[in-house]
Amino acid sequence: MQIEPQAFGRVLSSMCTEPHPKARDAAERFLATNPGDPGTYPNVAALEDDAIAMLGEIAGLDEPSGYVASGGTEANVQAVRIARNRAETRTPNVVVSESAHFSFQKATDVLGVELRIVPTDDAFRADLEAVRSCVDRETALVVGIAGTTEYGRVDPIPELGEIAASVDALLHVDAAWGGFVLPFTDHEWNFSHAPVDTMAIDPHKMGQAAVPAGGLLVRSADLLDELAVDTPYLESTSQATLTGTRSGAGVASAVAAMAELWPDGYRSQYVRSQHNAEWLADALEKRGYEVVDPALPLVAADVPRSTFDALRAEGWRISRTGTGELRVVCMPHVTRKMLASFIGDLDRLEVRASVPLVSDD
Ligand code: 0PR
Repeated sequence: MQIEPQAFGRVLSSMCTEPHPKARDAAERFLATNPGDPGTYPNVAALEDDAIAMLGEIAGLDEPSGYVASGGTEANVQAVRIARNRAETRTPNVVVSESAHFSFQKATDVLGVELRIVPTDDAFRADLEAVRSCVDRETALVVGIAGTTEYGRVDPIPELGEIAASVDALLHVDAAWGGFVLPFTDHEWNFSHAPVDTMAIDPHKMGQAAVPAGGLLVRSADLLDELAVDTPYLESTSQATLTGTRSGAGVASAVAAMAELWPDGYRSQYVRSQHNAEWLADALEKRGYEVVDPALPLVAADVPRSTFDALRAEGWRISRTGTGELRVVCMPHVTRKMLASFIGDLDRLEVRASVPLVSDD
């Protein structure tokens, strides 16, 4: 029997989505290619140049360098690696806020770098005073998140850039999820807004490309040189990527999605997703839950654990924040109809929970 992938009809927790039909088609055509060996697979290598050019345009970078990574985790690992290799100290540290994705724990662990975690402020953004008092001469990298995993918040990137510069550290922006919606907002998040050195920006999240297609962008090619190792038996002479064989399907689908959707398609998707998030936030608030205002298309609300479990039992794929709130990511496959059906189930389950048990007396 052939096993099918899950349907997206009840998936509210994922940061991945159904690829655009053109991205799906491109992925299939390029399945057996390896951009890790550009001498043998030149066509997909050329497509990767296109991908980086388009990602650069989206992220406000005039002469972009970088590569299509396996995802945000790899891009974050590589950003930490660049900073570590550039640092003059032998005991470098990386400063992130508590809203950072757990990939920074992996990155600093494998690279033997100290991870310093500072608190967020009342708006769930990196607390600048805390960052300021945490950095020192051994700080190699300051990280800002542009679209946090739990609350969709954007750290004050220009201010973090100033702090990084004050201690000669690099500035990395993790826009793995937010990068394809932020261009249509007023947030300051990209290379043209601040002295950003490196960025994670993933086509396989809001970019509607097939998995795996992440993005690492660097302000100048010399930053990528920090990662280069010699590749004696390949036609190309060096490699800056972390993995060797890489997904040509991811590269081709990223280019197909961006060529199709940037900028108008992504703009209308952002508008639709943001409206959906606001509709859901409103519906939850009206029912008395405490809701974290959706700055980007992501809603967190204080729904009791028992209700959360009952919704999961109904087949809803939902997740929780570190502090236990329900978290819904309004990805492109999430429609208003899905959300209305979700709220319908929530109402039904809450009514059932509030009906007193019938007793015999
Ligand atoms: N940076 C940010 C801000 C992220 O949100 C994530 C992933 C990453 C980096 C790491 O990206 P990769 O997973 O591509 O390496 N955030 C999601 C999370 O951990 C990933 C995810 C995606 C989870 C799809 C579930 C899912 O179905 O929650």
